[in-house]
Amino acid sequence: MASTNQSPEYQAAEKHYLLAQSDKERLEALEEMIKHMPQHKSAEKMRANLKTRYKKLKSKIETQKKSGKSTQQIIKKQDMQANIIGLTNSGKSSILKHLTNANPLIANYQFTTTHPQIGTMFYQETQIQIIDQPAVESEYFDQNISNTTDLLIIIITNLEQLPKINPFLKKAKAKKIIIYNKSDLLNQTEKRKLEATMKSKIKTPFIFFSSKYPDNLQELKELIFKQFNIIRIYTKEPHKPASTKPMIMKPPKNTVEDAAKKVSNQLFQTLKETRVTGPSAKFPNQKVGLKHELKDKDIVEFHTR
Ligand SMILES: Nc1nc2c(ncn2[C@@H]2O[C@H](COP(=O)(O)OP(=O)(O)OP(=O)(O)O)[C@@H](O)[C@H]2O)c(=O)[nH]1
Ligand SMILES: [Mg+2]
Repeated sequence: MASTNQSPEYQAAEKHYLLAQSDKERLEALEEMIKHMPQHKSAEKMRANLKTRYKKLKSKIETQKKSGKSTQQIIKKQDMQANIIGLTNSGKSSILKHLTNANPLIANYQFTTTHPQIGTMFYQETQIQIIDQPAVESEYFDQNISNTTDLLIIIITNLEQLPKINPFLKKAKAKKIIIYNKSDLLNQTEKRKLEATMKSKIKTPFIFFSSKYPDNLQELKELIFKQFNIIRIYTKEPHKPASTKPMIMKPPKNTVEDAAKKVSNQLFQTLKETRVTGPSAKFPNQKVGLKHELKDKDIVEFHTR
């Protein structure tokens, strides 16, 4: 469909269409494409073609709705999950891209993201699942995700955005951090003033960031990781090396019993003896009971019957 001269809006909509991950998104993109179609006569056939496609897709979606099939994607929540939220165009997807292996669509028009984008942030042998949500004011913003997530990463580009975001977070229980994005557009004086205001008025941890010049990306990752307050446990079978990937435990559920159950119920049922080496042990290979509290970076050796 490259023959007619298309406007940037049309091209953007077409890109959206091609990258869409659901029929609902595809339908929206088609709608946009039709809206921005060239009006001249030579494009008539193309217009008709798009309209036919639109009608077909719309009736397909309606049939699915009637039969009760959900078009919503199901996200399996990982041990550590964070949710990026904010107003449209604040740079949520740009930040997801820096933090994780995801490759979301980023663009300077509004409501680019119409579908939760999922990525994994790797940090010190752990993995944090990060979900970039459609903007809070978008009809696709999913409060279920923000209400159940472990950490809310709130993206703003000015302070007036906070009261606009807060109403969407009434039922959210998660910890929060604020990223002041696009800080490359601020000068030092502005930054200093903002920092003072944030510190005195808003108690949430916050950080300046620029997706354009992400110099403090490591610092941002550390700030995110720290919020989870998790401990890393390396499990071990007798006469074998310890696991290289830690098991994630969340205090107060950090006893030996919790750890064994987390590996498997079967292990817990057959557990005979547990030995710990590391920060929670008085000496290497200490024999401990089920109620022993583990600490970050402990190596736990389970002996079964
Ligand atoms: N100057 C500057 N521009 C940025 C920065 N971060 C993002 N942008 C630009 O801002 C625009 C929006 O970025 P996105 O990441 O798509 O924003 P979003 O919040 O995901 O937007 P929606 O999904 O549409 O709600 C793009 O043109 C980005 O290139 C930044 O730190 N500095
Ligand atoms: Mg986006």
